[in-house]
Amino acid sequence: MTVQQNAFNKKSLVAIALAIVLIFVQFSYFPKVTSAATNLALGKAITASGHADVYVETNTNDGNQATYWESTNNAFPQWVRVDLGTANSVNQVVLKLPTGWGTRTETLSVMGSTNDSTYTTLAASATYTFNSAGSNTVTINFTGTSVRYVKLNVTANSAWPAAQLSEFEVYGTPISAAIPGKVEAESYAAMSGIQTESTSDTGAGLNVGWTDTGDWMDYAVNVQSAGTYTVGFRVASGSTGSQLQLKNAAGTVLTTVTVPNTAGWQSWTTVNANVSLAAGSQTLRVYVSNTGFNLNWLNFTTGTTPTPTATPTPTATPTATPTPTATATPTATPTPTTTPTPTSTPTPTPTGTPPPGSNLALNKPIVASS
Ligand SMILES: [Ca+2]
Ligand SMILES: [Ca+2]
Ligand SMILES: [Ca+2]
Repeated sequence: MTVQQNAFNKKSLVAIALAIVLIFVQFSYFPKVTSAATNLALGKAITASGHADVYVETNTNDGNQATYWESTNNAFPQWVRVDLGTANSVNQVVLKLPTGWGTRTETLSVMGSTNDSTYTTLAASATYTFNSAGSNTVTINFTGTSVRYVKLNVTANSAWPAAQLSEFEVYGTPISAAIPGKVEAESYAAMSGIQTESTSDTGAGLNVGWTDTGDWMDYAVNVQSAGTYTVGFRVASGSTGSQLQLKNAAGTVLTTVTVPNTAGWQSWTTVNANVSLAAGSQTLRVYVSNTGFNLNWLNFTTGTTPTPTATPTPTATPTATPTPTATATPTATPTPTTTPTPTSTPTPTPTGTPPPGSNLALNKPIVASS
């Protein structure tokens, strides 16, 4: 009895352990849900046909279901359009109204474009119901299409004579930017804490701003081949000490770049760094490691460039000992030429009596015939 019970207990324990192992193995094969859906429209440039009062269109992609856009009243059709910054394979939009609002329907179509001039219909016009049972949320699925601009054309609202939306979310698969190549800062696949604005830099378009420490942008890229690349960060900053990092999907810091104070938020410069990248499709993150800069684009080129940051500490130039100013040599006062003292004619010594045997004619007056 006791032996049987023990045997049973052991078998049960083994079975439970196996079940636990199987459960963990199962879970490990499922993709992580958290990384599956990224709202591609969040914080992107958004435009509308018009708005009423303070209910601006930027309220539709601020990530807050409580803030909403209301179009110009009594003027259907009305539209709102988001620029994803780059082409993405889009297959779903999610529309929201504030959670406390009463039931209503809105009639709308979803359009897509690569150039903002020619639009194709992604989802034909239909009437959708927003109600509390559905958390005032409507999901519209359609065939994945590569588009940069997504537009909603609203033609009716059962509760108000205007289009109303608190969130306009766009989902799909970001199309990877090729490396080597240029990645526009505003073409992020996901972000935290930043906003976009029109840039006055060469080439116009948008730049990313409102960068606070801890904010980030993720970019879907496809690296042609593994190796070292030069990445040029197009930056502008009105503050000193700003810093960014480029990280890979594992969170490894590939480079840390100090952004110079360019003395203006639209005074642009390019700061280069060298990064080593693995080949293939991957996510690169620009992380704001110290607040205060705008970013227009990142340009990846093959090979390295001399790192400009490694400015050699200048060896203190020895202060040159000042060469003493040569005191002007005084002009020599010319020594007056002394008038030569005329050699005095020797006074002939009067001859005494010459000693005997000497020449008696010596020095005596002498006269000749000629
Ligand atoms: Ca909102
Ligand atoms: Ca921010
Ligand atoms: Ca840009």
